[in-house]
Amino acid sequence: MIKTLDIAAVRADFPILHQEVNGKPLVYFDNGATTQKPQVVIDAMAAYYNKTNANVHRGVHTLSQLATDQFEASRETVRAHINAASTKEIIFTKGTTESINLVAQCFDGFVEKGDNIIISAIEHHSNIVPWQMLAARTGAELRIITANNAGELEMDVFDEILDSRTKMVAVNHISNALGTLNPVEEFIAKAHKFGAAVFIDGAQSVPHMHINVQDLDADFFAFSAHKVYGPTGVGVLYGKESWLNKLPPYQFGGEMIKEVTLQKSTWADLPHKFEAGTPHIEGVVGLKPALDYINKIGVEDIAAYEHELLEYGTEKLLQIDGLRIIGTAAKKASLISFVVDGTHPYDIGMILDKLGVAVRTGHHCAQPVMARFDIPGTVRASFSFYNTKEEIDILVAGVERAVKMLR
Ligand code: 7TS
Repeated sequence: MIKTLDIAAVRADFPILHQEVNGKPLVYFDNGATTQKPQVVIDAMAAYYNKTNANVHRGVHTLSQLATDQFEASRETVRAHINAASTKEIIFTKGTTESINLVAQCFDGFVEKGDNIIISAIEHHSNIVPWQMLAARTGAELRIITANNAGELEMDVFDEILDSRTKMVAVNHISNALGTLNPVEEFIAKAHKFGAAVFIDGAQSVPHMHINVQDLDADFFAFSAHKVYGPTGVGVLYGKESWLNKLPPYQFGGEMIKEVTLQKSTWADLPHKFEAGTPHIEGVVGLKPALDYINKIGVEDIAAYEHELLEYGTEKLLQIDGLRIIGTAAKKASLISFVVDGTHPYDIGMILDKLGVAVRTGHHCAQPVMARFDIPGTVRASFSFYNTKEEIDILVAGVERAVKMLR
């Protein structure tokens, strides 16, 4: 059952929200770029440095064991959060970008000339460029699932370009520029019929919905801690154990080895095989309370409330003369990208900032999306469960004021 969120109590957990920016109360609508951190996350990271800081997986001494326990407890929380079968399948990286690069770089041996790799027309650059490079290294062809005018991916195109030479399908779960929720279950099932692996970029979905990698049957799934109320510099790569066993290591050095002689080395077991060097320990430690926090509130309740914000914001913004929403998919996350006739997104963003409202403007690291819609960029308001309808009213009034000034 969906309960009503106690927004005042939720907001009290986020110290950064209670300040003025440019003399106005902060309205933070740039959650797609990064989310704010609840006090429990800040406290856990401070407590780590105040009490247990030591390197992990090394010392016999007590602090090292405590640090290792916290680090591995976070891995278990991540596993449970996305319902992976085993903690061996959870690799800590520095973010979604590194998770994608890891798989793309380790995939050379699985792709050859004449094969193809499929991505979509609505990806973040970090889910485009690594696959372009893989294609360039191997001589494989890069094929594209196109998007319709609503920003929904075209399944009939996918059906046409998918074949027995497809080795990888890499798509986002939710588009960061449009908000489209993509039918990844369908992509995965179809790709598997042709023996292709599937990489789901979950950077924008993990903060907004329940994820079950086993139900999805994804081969790989990635997200960033900082977009889900945790610290920057930490990401997760989920990979099916069978795939992670097949892939070669990504980087080489301490931690990822079993045995080293001066002439040759063998690799550590999963997940350590992919975690060379001292990791971002306090970041990993901070991810656990972030996931615990959203689970305590309830991911379903978060999704329901954020959907209300999306509907409210969509209705109010559309009342502005000349405003056009880019990304009108039937299934969307709580993110509104828009342009207004006769204005530039950057100018609207600047004026909103003066009013204390933080939005992102520009191409959102998704230049092909802007090309698809033939626009230079958008203003993007991306909502979190700590946002309110009153804040959306402030955004709408701000956009109206900006448009009057700019036209
Ligand atoms: N994939 C998607 C869908 C994203 O939205 C982002 C970041 C990334 C990958 C890369 O994540 P990172 O944590 O490795 O940088 N998206 C955004 C955004 O929309 N605004 O700033 C960053």
